[in-house]
Amino acid sequence: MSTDSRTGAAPAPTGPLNRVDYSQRIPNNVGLAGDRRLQRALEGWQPKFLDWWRQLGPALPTKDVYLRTAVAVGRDGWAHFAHVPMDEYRWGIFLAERDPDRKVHFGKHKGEPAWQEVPGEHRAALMRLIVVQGDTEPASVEQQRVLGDTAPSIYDLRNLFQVNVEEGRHLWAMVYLLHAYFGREGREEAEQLLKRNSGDLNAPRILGAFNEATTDWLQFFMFTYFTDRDGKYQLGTLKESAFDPLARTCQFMLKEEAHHMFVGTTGVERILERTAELMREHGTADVFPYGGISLDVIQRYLNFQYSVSMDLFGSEQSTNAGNYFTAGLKGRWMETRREDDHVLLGVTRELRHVEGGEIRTRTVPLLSALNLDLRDEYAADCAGGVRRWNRVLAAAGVPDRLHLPHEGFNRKVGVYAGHHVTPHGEVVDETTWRAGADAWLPTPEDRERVAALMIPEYEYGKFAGWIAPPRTGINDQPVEFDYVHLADEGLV
Ligand code: BYC
Ligand code: FE
Ligand code: FE
Repeated sequence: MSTDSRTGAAPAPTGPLNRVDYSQRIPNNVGLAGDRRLQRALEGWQPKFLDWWRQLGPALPTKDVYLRTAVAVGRDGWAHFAHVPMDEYRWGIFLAERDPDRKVHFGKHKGEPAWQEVPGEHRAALMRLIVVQGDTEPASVEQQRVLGDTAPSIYDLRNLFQVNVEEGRHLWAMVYLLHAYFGREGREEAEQLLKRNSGDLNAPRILGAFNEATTDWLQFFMFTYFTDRDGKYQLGTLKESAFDPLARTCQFMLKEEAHHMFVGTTGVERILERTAELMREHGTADVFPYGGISLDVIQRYLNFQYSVSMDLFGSEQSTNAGNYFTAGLKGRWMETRREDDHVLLGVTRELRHVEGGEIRTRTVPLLSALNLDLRDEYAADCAGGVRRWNRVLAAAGVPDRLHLPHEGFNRKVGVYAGHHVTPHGEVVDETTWRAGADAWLPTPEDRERVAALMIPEYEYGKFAGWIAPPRTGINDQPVEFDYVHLADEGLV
């Protein structure tokens, strides 16, 4: 234990509502102490999680990190900030408050009371959704494991670790559901969540994007912008679930998710600020020689991360998605704000697809195209961020702009898989694709040039030359605050 007076393993639970009990081995607001069987099962999983964290969690040794920890789930004051040694961080189980009158508000069970238990007929499907969701959380931690070695600042390093501990907690959230509601099978799935690993050829993570390497900080910021945003939208649909414990878990996870996307949005924004500054200063687009990242490389990283994140929505036409909806397991984004019958029988929509070498449209039942419905919401949200980034370029007097590539670009899942579509939406043949690919997707040379800039900057308040400092610090602390104490700086 540290002797630093600001350092505490367990934050004082001061939140106003639905307090989290930190006196327990596993902090929680689900009354774990009252269910000895479940408590024992989770306490059996805890050391395996901690082993996994030590082996595949953040690699950079630290003394402590200024972290946000959830202490309550109410609207205000749910988080507590303190310097915490990483291995004393308390991962816990927090569900949003229960609404005793909550009803199922879509699908064939519409109007019935929300479920507190898993109905037998939906058990397999629900477990599958929870496992897929749970699998992504530790995967991202694994992908980001070595980024601390090249952090552009102590501020950014702290944000990386914050994202990592929260993704770890999101795994806890899904493991709680598996243990509490799915018996022996659920416990086995919980074990598997630690055994599959990102990029492992024999036991990979379930979804494609979570097996890609996060090679550098530009990719990390693109990941938190585009891929954590898939998390936001998927959690948004699970938050509507008729299975109330899942809905409540996801509701609280979404609060944490906002910071992850903030890291991505502002990270890319700060890179652009610096790039634009260097472009003007030196009158050239190739800013690598001056220690910045060129816009064309940023665009290629964007193209890659957007396209692999689009794949995370599954096939545009999916009977799974329709069945999940009708059964009440997974709703639409903002389900309650949709002005229709929430059952969707007989409703149709347009779907773009490739036919005869061009993109055409056909009409399909909406129920069969709910993955696309969600993906469209996501794409519109992504476009908003790109507009924000372009304002940075405009304000700096740089005429170039970033663009989202066409939805069919570089796709491995769904109607565009097996076709070649350029970022501008032209269907092309293999030869044309190959000739263009280096202009559209990050090349090994791009990654090397970015990697060459990834030199750590661990001095408080200083920033690597390829990224501008943020406007403000975390939790009203100054930008130059000692957010992280590295292990090798000794006890000061
Ligand atoms: N890679 O009917 P289809 C997050 C599989 S991110 C590999 O089109 P469905 C986070 C699919 O499993 C949010 N395989 O798909 C972010 C199925 O396999 P089976 C994660 C894929 O079921 C950052 C088959 O293809 N949460 O939280 O309608 C950091 C046919 O699929 C992929 C969720 O995804 C792929 N990309 O939709 C940390 C929510 N896509 O069953 C965390 C839960 C599809 O035939 N998951 N397949 O063997 C779901 O709702 C759905 O499973 C999916 C797929 C939307 C993923
Ligand atoms: Fe997450
Ligand atoms: Fe996240």
